[in-house]
Amino acid sequence: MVKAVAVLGSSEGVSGTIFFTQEGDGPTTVTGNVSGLKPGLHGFHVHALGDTTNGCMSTGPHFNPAGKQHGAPEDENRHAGDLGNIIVGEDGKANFTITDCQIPLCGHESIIGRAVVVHGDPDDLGKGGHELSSSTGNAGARVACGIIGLQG
Ligand SMILES: [Cu+2]
Ligand SMILES: [Zn+2]
Repeated sequence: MVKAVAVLGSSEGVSGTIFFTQEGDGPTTVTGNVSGLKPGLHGFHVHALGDTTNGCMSTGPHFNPAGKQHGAPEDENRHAGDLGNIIVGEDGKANFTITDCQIPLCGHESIIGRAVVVHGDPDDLGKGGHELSSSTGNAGARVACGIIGLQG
């Protein structure tokens, strides 16, 4: 069992912790709790770079080792980092579990040392018809992010 964690940082009052586990070559399970967000859907992705020197802007584009377009987690044509949306309740909090096969914690496409990002707006999953739909899902500002590191 490989375990990883990302502690979210934010200049907008958002906080949270995201845990990752993977057993062998199996899917990765992502378990998170986030607070301080507006209610509704918020885009949630793995971005390519573990760099927060200029806040979440430094984390680069969506992790995309296969050179595909932005999509929904269940789509064939998606970035590996496309984890869809998290759902925030009226209390501003989200508790969620995501299972995904494209974000391994080991091997040459590992997400260790990359970043997880929470956006201010919903991810349209590539289907919104906006010029940004096929690259970012038009998910708006990067309101919180954290670098994914191995956990003992
Ligand atoms: Cu993102
Ligand atoms: Zn994407």
